[in-house]
Amino acid sequence: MPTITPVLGDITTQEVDAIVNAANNAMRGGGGVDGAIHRAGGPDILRDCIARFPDGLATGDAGWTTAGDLPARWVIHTVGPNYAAGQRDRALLESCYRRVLEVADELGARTVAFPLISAGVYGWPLPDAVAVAVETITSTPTKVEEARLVALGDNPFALLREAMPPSA
Ligand code: AR6
Repeated sequence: MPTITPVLGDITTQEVDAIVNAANNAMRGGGGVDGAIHRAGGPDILRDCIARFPDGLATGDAGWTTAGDLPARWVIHTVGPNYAAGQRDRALLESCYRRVLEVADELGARTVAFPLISAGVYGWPLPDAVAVAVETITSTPTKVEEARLVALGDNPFALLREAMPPSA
């Protein structure tokens, strides 16, 4: 089980093996953390998205690209369910975290920084988005040693700290 570390800040500055992107089905960039990752990582990320995901990516799935100029080796992109648009199946959000950890294992990534998938534009209620992140990461067999959960604001960070398993 990975150690979960809550972090307050911008995910694009995290020095880890892989940074997770909360993308959309088209996989061609967007707003929120997706926009921040593409801006900070530069055009190589989009080029790799186009080459590796000509048909985009399904909701609940994950796949990797280069991290471009980011201080990481890979970006692992995943597509969370759009709660605001009526996609409210919790299993889809759990699948994002599980698939990211599977892709991380395929790559040999041992440190991975996650944003709170679906908790922004896609409108998943924040306390439950935090609960899904912590529960799924702690219950998925993986070789990842450190999972950083990166929150951009004080409120999500406080919720993250409250949701930490007792040993963390
Ligand atoms: N570092 C860490 N967390 C961040 C950052 C950052 N730089 N920027 C935002 N967050 P969102 P979603 C937080 O909207 O809900 C995009 O347009 C944010 O506060 O980025 O899965 C995609 O292209 C929130 O807690 O992702 C899709 O179309 C969390 O990251 C759509 O938004 C996720 O917010 C995906 O929506």
